[in-house]
Amino acid sequence: MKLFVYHTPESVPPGSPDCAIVVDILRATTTIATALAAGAEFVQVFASLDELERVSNSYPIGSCLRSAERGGKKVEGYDLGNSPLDYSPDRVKGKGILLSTTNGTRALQRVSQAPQVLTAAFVNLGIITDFVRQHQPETLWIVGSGWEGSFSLEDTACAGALVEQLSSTYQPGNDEAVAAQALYLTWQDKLEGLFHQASHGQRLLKLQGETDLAYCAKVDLLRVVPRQQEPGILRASPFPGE
Ligand code: 3SL
Repeated sequence: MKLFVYHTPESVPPGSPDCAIVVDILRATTTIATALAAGAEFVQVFASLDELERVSNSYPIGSCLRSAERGGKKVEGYDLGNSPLDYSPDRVKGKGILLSTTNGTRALQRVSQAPQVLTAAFVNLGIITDFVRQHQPETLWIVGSGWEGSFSLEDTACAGALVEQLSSTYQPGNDEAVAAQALYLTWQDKLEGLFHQASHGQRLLKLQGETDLAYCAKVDLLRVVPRQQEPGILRASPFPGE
């Protein structure tokens, strides 16, 4: 079985793997895991705000929260931004989350036709590797979200953690997978330090994002598998024993 790492949605080749795992550590996939673990019914992702607005009108009033981030900031007039710390049970339990972010939601759209699509972050890393080991997809793509088409350290480090944890069953299928694993092994004990060096980490620090960086660096905090149920809609997948 083989796994391939792609640093950005733009570098994903044509075709489709058996399973795609999208990573946007700062912060979309950390937020998605947190929202679903806090009891949100689903997270529906949108690349554009216009599409989010249009679809939000089709849901019963009060059933969904509209969440949007651009340039690291909450979009004015929306219920929530993209800080995972805002997705507490009292805010999101029982609600649908309609989410649009700069890069993470684009990455999800890029692989939405794969038969199985998951999202991963450090906060739910362990259960994602458990899920993959149990389902054993033949080909696995790990897709980083990057920042507007460029590589990002934090997404590649998480991709590398998945490569490392799955190394007994999956062979690296491209050089990016080997490089991601090496990056993770160098930084595994100082992930928050890595995020402080990363360009998007620095962008968030300028926006008072220090607590978000600390939260996004936590490993195995949540036992939740965000899994696409229909294109663009993620729900917490039942997992035996959880
Ligand atoms: O790019 C994205 O999808 C976001 O996660 C960016 S931010 O961390 O909310 O700024």
